[in-house]
Amino acid sequence: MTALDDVTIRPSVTTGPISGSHKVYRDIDGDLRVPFRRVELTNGEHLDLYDTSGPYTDTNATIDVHSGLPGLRADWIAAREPINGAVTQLACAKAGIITPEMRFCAAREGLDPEFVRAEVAIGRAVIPANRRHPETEPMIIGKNFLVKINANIGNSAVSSSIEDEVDKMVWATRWGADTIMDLSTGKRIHETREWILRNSPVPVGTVPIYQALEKVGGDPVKLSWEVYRDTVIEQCEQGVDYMTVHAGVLLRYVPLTARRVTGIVSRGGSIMAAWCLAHHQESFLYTHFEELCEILRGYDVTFSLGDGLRPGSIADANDEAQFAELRTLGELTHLARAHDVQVMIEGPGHVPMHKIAENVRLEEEWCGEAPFYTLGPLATDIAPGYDHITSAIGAAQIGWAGTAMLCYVTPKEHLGLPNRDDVKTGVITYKIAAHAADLAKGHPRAQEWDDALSKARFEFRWTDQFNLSLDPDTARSFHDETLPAEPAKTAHFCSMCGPKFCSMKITQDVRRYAEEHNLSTVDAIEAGMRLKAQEFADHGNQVYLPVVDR
Ligand code: IRN
Ligand code: FE2
Repeated sequence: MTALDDVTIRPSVTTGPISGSHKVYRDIDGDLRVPFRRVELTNGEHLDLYDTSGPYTDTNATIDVHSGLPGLRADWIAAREPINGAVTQLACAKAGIITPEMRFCAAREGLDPEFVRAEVAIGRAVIPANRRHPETEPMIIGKNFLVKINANIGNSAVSSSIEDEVDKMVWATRWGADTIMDLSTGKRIHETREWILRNSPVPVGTVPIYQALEKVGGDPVKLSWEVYRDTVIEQCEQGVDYMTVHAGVLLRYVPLTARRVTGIVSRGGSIMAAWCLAHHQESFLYTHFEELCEILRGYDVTFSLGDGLRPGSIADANDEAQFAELRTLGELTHLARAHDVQVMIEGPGHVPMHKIAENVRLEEEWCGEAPFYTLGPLATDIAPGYDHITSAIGAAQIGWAGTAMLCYVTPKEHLGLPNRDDVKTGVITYKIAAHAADLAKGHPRAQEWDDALSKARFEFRWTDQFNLSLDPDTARSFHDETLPAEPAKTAHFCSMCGPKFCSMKITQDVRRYAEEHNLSTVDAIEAGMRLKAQEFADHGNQVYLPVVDR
């Protein structure tokens, strides 16, 4: 019996279009159907947006979570010829082959497929797509593409169920998560992952050391290369697309964390540090790294080299331990690439704004520009309960500096397991950070979204303004709190400034005055100013006029 045959599990997931938009599929080269979220505007125009939500947002979506999503990539995977024994996107790219996955990514981003191939070939971008996860819609992570975001889900020993986690996966991708990571550490880890994988339209990442630790009863000292290897193979077989491997936590780096304010905050990092100290041996992740490469290569699983020594506080940012590990990750990047295995590099954590740029600079230099994938970073430590915001500040900046994927942080960070609402808040917050970075980096298609929304706002097309927003439901409900009536959807004001003080309305009045008097806007302003100046002179050039009884 496979996990999905368990009929006692009945996830209820959200389906149907996001309000105010509908799914369209663009036909590419006659063999690809590339999804977009289309927003139809009231002025007859439309805007197509990047869409991560999979078939769940199709109009009249019929989803049976017990049979999983269709295997979109199955035929491509079956047809792929190995190159020097490798079937990875990297091997293909190096050999000059443009795969269907590359064409799919190119179409999503509005870029040239050859550009996608070239970026993958030099390792500056990755396409995480395990051959055993045909359900995934291909996406690309790299500094020259749209900045991506990841949402972490997964149960813990004290909280959540399979149903909840499948629901969170669908919910996170609905709002824009480009990948999700299943970080389950509680019960039924294998089954939870199976349910998520078979139903996920986006790449799924994991941290295999978590499950390996469960297998040895939670005692890091009992871990071994063999248990770890078998866990990795089990997860590769299931279809995990990328794996966090904390292979840079070396025995000799552990003492470097001794005087830190917050020591080692990475779960995987602390597990490996405990193992190294207990055995007084070098990490088996490091000593067996090439065997690991061979395993991942067989499935085209992408490495996400973990930052087990990332700073967990502002005080520890950019310290010796962090950068020692980063150098080792650079060394491992080159090894993995030699095996035709794709690599990303995980980054911090907690970093004040003035220390952010250095992180990207060193990562690019030491890790051969492998896509950087950072956890925020939080730009300050003082706001538990608001760490989606403290971290989005850092995330926007590090994204601008060249980070390719941002791992979201929810309001529950440091406090508890995020629920469904926290997941949405985290995703929307990170979409904002990622898009702000896209604009600053000048991604060719980024600004058209802002322009469409700004125009709608300026022209008081309220419905279009809601529908174009990242979260149409919230935008609409905030507006309707004070002006719920239907005519307010075309009114030239909102309740913030009221009818008399809307700057946009005043600007429009100026423009109308100009048109009516056959003047350019500049002329109209000048004419208006002259009139006012005259009035001022007529009153004797006095700033303060005498009080007159009325
Ligand atoms: C991302 C960047 N740095 C860390 N991350 C994420 O943190 C990583 O992808 C995974 O989701 C989680 C791993 O946490 P630990 O085990 O390093 O604490
Ligand atoms: Fe933290």
